[in-house]
Amino acid sequence: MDLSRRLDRVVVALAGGVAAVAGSYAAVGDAPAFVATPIANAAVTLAPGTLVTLAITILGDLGSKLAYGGGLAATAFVLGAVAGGARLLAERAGRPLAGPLVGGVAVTFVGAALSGDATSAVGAGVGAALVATVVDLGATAETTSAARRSVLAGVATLAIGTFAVGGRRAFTPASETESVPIPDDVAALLAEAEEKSFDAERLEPLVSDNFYTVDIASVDPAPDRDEWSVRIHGAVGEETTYTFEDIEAMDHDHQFNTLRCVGEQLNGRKLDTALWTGVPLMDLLESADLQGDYVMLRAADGFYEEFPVDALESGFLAVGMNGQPLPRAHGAPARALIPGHWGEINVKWLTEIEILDEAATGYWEERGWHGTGPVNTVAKLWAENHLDDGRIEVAGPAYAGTRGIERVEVSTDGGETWTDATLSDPLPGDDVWRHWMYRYDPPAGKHEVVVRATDGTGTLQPRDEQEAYPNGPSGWVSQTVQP
Ligand SMILES: Nc1nc2c(c(=O)[nH]1)N[C@H]1C(S)=C(S)[C@@H](COP(=O)(O)O)O[C@H]1N2
Ligand SMILES: [Mo]
Repeated sequence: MDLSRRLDRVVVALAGGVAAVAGSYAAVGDAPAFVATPIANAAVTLAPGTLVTLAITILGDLGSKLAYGGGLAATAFVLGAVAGGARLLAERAGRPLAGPLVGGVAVTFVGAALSGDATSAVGAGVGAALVATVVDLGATAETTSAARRSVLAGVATLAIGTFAVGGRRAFTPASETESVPIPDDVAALLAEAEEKSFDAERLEPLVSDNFYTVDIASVDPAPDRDEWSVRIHGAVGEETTYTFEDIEAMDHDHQFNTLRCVGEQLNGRKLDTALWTGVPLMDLLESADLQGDYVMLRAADGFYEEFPVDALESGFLAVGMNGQPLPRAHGAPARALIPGHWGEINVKWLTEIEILDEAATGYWEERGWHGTGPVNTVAKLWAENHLDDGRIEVAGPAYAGTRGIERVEVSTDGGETWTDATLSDPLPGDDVWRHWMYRYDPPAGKHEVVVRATDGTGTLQPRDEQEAYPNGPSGWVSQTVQP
């Protein structure tokens, strides 16, 4: 077989792989059953810890998008190879016309093995078979040039892909969870937060309008509420399992909590606050009779984190966020909130609470992080506004977990002299950030603004600057300001 013929086979096979991925997407969308999900998620699970760390700290969400892209490509390769191989077998057996069908069936089987979902697998098989059929109909094997077959394959894939993805998008509702009317007590708390927020350009309100996400899942789990449960087991007197219905039947509270990722930049934006609705974890654990000193929380995306059991005492199981059902990206249907601790132990898509006799190691701790303890104190400088009256306004959030924020000071001369910033009135709750703000007449020329916080125990945050890895970022945020 000459080279162009071989190249043509590869192109047609790859086109089949891409169409298979598109077909699966058309069938199930951006779901765990999507055929590329397992490879994309495996990429993150199997990647060396330093690489994942790097991706999360430097690229943020882009890291998991890259993994997602890699997963898509790898899946298209695998399914393309299957389609191409099946076609070759059909030709060798003297049945070239059966190629598309045999290819489609083979892709369906491998797709089923990958995704564990029949609809998704059939979508993939149909996609692959369609491309092969178009190529066969448009170009009979002997009379048409290899190049023409490649072009046909490319065009067919593009058309199928566009239809599949476009169609899926058109039929998928914009929001995955139906929005519900906000109850009066929640509305009142949200209004209180709005009222207490400082009004400065580029400063997020006290209830974040764009809550960050960090997780190891390239495709978020989407557990069905009716099938979801959380199992409490291990060193317990009595093992228990709660369904979503059980949780719904319990008394619900609303509480403000701030989350901060241990892997963020010192002045980064992986720090946000929401009003959460749910039940105290102790309401679930009371009857279990806990007998160990440690706990491992496990989740539907394969994530797991361990920490001392004491921290569960103030823990919360959140099923709602800002008056709405918990969004998928934030762990629907239920996530843990562990006040005052780094974000990572606030496990999303929670499935298991395992009580342990002995300490164990969580996902990030296996990769060298120390992110299961209380957060570091920080004051961030997010807003620098040049006011009409010539003054400069600097503002940001300050957060010290359950220690609370007592004071924020600002220096406009690189740390020589300090003045107290104004603080927003505290929100109700034990684990919330505050806004700080300071307005001043600028000196002539460039100057260095530095900001530092004192927590509720009277401790000034350390000046010493440390990068995120492994203990979380610390130090005083400073920014050069040009009047
Ligand atoms: N199941 C699961 N839970 C998880 C994670 C994860 O990867 N999987 N990431 C943790 C990390 S590192 C952080 S900082 C917080 C972020 O919560 P958010 O995405 O709701 O902001 O979730 C935590 N819970
Ligand atoms: Mo995190």
